[in-house]
Amino acid sequence: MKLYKTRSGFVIESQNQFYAVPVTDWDTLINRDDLHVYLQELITTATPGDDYQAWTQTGLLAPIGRQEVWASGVTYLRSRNARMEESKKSGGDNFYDRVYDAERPELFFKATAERVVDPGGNVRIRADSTWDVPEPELTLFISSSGKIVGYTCGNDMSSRSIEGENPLYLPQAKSYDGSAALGPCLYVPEVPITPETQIRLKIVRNEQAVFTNSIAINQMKRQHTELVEYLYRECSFPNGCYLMTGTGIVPGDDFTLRSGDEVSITIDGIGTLTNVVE
Ligand code: DO4
Ligand code: MG
Repeated sequence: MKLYKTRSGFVIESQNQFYAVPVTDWDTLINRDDLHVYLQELITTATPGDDYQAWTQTGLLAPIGRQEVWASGVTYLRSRNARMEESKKSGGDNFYDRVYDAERPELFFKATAERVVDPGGNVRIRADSTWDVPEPELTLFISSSGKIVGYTCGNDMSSRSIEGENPLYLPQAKSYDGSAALGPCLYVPEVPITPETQIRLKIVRNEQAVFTNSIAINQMKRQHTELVEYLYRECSFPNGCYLMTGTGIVPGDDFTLRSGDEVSITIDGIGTLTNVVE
C-alpha cells in the first residue's frame, strides 16, 4: 500500500484504488509501528476512487513533515570504488576502503525537511562545485521506536569535486538547499521490501537519455536493520526519521550534471521520483 502526501491532503493507494485519509497531521499519521495495519483499517470506512490523476492533481509533496533525513555511505562496492578514485589525489582514498569493510557504517546527516525537494521540483547543484551527480537510493522510513515501516525513493545529490578535494568536506558536498529529493510516496508493505528490488536511474538531457543504469538492493553490503541500529544508538527521533541507504549507481568520471537535466529514480513497488536540475 502507498501513502501520498498531496497539496490537498493525504491519499492511500491500495490495489489500484485511492482513498482520502481523514487525518490532518502527517507526523502523527506515519509515526506508527503498525502503519500498514492502520492504513488498512482507514480504508475500510473510506470511499474509493480509481483515477490517480484526479487524486493527485493538486500536486505531490515529498512524504516528509518534521522528520530529519540521514544517509548511509559506501554501502555498495561501486560507491566505494568511485570514491576511492575521486579522492586518490587528496590521499583520502583509503578512508572509503576502510569504511566499506568496517563494522561501523558511515552515517551522515543529509537534510532538514526544508531542504528536501518535492516530486517534480528542482534539485540543485552548488555554484562552487564543478562535478555533480544524483545518487538514487532506497530510503527507509523508521518510526520513533526504531522500526522500519516504509520506503521511498531518495536522491542524495552530491558534489564529487568537493567530496574528492578532502573527505572532511563531506557535509558541504552533501548538505545544501535542494540537495535531497524524496517521493513519490511512502510505500508501506506488509513485510519488508524484497531483496530483488531494483533501483533504476535515468538522466535525460535535451530529451535524450544520457545515462541509465540499475542495481538490485541485494547488492548492498549491509543490512537495513544494521544501519538503523547504529543510527538509533545515540539519537532519538520523536517524529521518526528517513534514512537513505547509499548508492550502488555512480555515473562514469566523465559525467557531470547540468542545469535542465531530468533525473528519474524508479524503485520497484514504490514508483518514480523525477526532478529537474535547477
Ligand atoms: O562517503 C561519502 C558518501 C557516500 C554516499 O553518499 C553513498 O555511498 O551513497
Ligand atoms: Mg549517497
